[in-house]
Order: sequence, then structure tokens, then C-alpha cells
Amino acid sequence: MKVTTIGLGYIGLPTSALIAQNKIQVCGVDVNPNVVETINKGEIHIIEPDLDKAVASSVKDKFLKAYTEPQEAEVYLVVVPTPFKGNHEPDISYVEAATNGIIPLLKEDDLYIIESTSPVGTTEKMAKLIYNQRPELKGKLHIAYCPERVLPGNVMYELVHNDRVIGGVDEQSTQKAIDFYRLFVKGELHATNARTAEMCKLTENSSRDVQIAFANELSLICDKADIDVWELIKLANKHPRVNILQPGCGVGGHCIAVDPYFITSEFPMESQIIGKAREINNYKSFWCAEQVKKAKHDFKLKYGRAPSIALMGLAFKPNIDDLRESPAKYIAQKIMQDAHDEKYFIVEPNIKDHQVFKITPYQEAVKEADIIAFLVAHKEFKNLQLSEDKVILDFAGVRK
Ligand code: SAJ
Repeated sequence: MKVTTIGLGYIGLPTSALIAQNKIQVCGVDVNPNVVETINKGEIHIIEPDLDKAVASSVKDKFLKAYTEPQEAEVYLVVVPTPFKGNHEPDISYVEAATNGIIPLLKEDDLYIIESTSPVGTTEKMAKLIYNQRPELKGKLHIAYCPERVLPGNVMYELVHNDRVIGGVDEQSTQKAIDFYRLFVKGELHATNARTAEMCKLTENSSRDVQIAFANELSLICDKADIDVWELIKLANKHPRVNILQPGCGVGGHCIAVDPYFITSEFPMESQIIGKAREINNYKSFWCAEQVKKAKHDFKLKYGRAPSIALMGLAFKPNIDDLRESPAKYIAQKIMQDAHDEKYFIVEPNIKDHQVFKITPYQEAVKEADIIAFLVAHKEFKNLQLSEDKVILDFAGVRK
């Protein structure tokens, strides 16, 4: 069997390497020639634990080879990004482009699977696109949707052990896709139809977004009510049926801050809570930036001089180096747009250099700064000894 994966990013590359490690021939395809060249050297262009070894051994054993053009195979996996456009409408043009590239190669009995997060109905739309161009193949292909559900930082483990939801455009397609994933997934494989599988992915991430919005809303209420939100949540979670998530400086990353819009843009009237959760989580970042500005203003009034300010963390969540859709980065940018005579220390222990921000080691920043704003709960920030004269804004619950 030969598999062609289209897209060699955060999910496509680990998936390709995993399949190749199971001694299945994989042609990995990416439009970026640098990515292709890097992989064919047995190296990687993204940071993910254990991915380097998996890619190096797959390339060395000749089970994985990267190309810039789609290659003929029996199984095609589409693992390309689905961002949203300016108006929060999903942009499936990469899925369409990947599919158009595959169409001339398709033959009877082939399996075509979309893994990219996609709005409901995308798989059926792609089936139409395929059969419009290749009417002789109608009913002779297997077409399915199977979303990835792995957590960045733990991808190589979760790809093997997570359950998968697999939905075909018909029962034979579902079964054929299940047989394929069984070759390298140890988690359970749950059969459904394509529309439900698409909605399932959007539901999982929207559910998390809504739950985080609840925690963020509580943090705003508690700030006004002079209650420690972290203690409150800890106590409420002692109830056997309550499990509140943690507030923070907003929700980031390329999934949870994006996927709910795939529901709200298509079902605006019906998705009131999902839409409101997005607003609350976005507002929380704005509010944090305003709190820092207020602290700066109060400091000036009190001491008659501009403070130095440490912004602790830039990543979208703790202990990673990924800045995509990061609320901490947004907050840093917003505060610094307004900078006058105060001094800033930008801290991100997982990054050495950044094009825009000058990164300062955290030890130096906390020693020098008058105001310390914790934006991300990186492990380095826990148990830091801070002198009592510092103004501390702990948006990430680092000190709790
Ligand atoms: N966050 C909070 N409070 C919390 C938990 C998270 O503010 O209690 C914030 C984080 O700081 C971060 C954002 O939410 O800014 C998202 O982080 P995350 O760890 O919840 O999720 P991701 O984006 O790294 O990965 C999610 C996962 N989805 C779910 O947990 C439902 C993962 O399983 C998906 O595969 C991934 O999205 C994806 O690719 O869709």
C-alpha cells in the first residue's frame, strides 16, 4: 500500500512519520520546497517532542519521502490548514487546492480522507468536486472525514493512543477508512457519517472554548467583587459534579480560538453561547492589556516616575514555543503600542530570539521590573522569589 499525505505541517508530518514507521510507503507532499528538502534530509522544520527521531528513521528506512507535487497512491490524506477569512468565515481553499491536485491521480477503489478541521458539509462538497471531474469514478471511490485530535506537545503519543471519529460519505467508505486507521492507531475507532465527524471536531474545541469563557467570566466578576478567582474555582471544583477550567489572559492557538467560528459563521442564530464565549475570551485579552496600562498609570501617580514593566510569557499556552494566535503576544503588542517613557522587559523562556520583541531572561526581568505581569503560566515562573515592593498582576494563576 502507498499513502500520499498532502500537507507536512504540525499534524501532517507527524502523521506521515507514524504511518511510515508502520512500514507503509508514504509520499509526503508540501508546497514549500524548503520543507520538502528539510524532510528528505531526515530533519524537521517544527518543534514537537520525538518527531525528529520518527522522521529521521522513516526517511533513513526509505518509508517516507517528501515531494512538492502529489504522488499516485491508494490512500490520500488531506492535512492542510483551514484558516478563517477576515469576516471569520472558514477558508477551505487549501483543502480544495489539495483535492484538485489529487483528482487526476485517483483510480477505482482509492481512499480519500480529509483530516483538516472543516466546516460541516466539506467532505460532501469535495466528493462533488471529485465526481464532477471524474464522473467515471462515481461510487467507485471511498471518501471519508477523520479529524485529528492531538494536543501540541504530546502529538506522537496521542496520534497512536487517542480514539478517532471516522465518518464516510457512505458506509463502505467509513469501513475502508476504519481499516486504514487500524494499521497505526491503538485508540478506538468510532464509525459515523462525514457530517457528524466534521461537527464532532468543531464541537470538541467549541466546548473547551465555552468552558474557558466561563472561567474567564468568573475572573472578571471576581476582580470586581474582590474575590480570589483561583481559590473560588478550587473550592467550587470540590463539588463532585463541578469541573471549572482555569481563567487566563485569553484563548489562543490555531484551533480553539479558530474552530468555533466555523460554527458561528454558518449557524449565527443558533450558536449564541459559542459566539458569546469567543467574545468573552477575546475581551479577556483586551482587559488584561488595560489592567497593565492602569497599573502603569497608578505607578506614575504614586512615584512620580515611569515604571519598568516585565511581561512574562508570549506563547499561546504554558511550556511551548508556539506564538500562533497567542493572547500574550497580542497583549504585549497592545501595551507597547502605547509606550511612552517606561521600560519593558519581554520574557519568553521557550524562545531565544524574536523578530519583533527583544527577549530578556526571566531572572533579569523580575529583578529589574517595578511591575510584573504574568501572562503565561510557564513552569519557570512558578515559585519565583519576588520582593514585596513589586506590583504583581497575575493573569495566569502562576502564584496560586
Ligand atoms: N486555556 C485556558 N484555560 C484552561 C485551558 C486552556 O485559558 O483551563 C487556554 C490555553 O492557555 C490556550 C488555549 O486555551 O491559550 C488552548 O489551549 P488547549 O491546551 O486547551 O488546546 P490546544 O489548542 O493546544 O489543543 C486543542 C485540543 N482540543 C481539546 O482539548 C478539545 C486538542 O485535543 C486538539 O487536537 C487541538 O486543539 C486541535 O488541533 O484542534
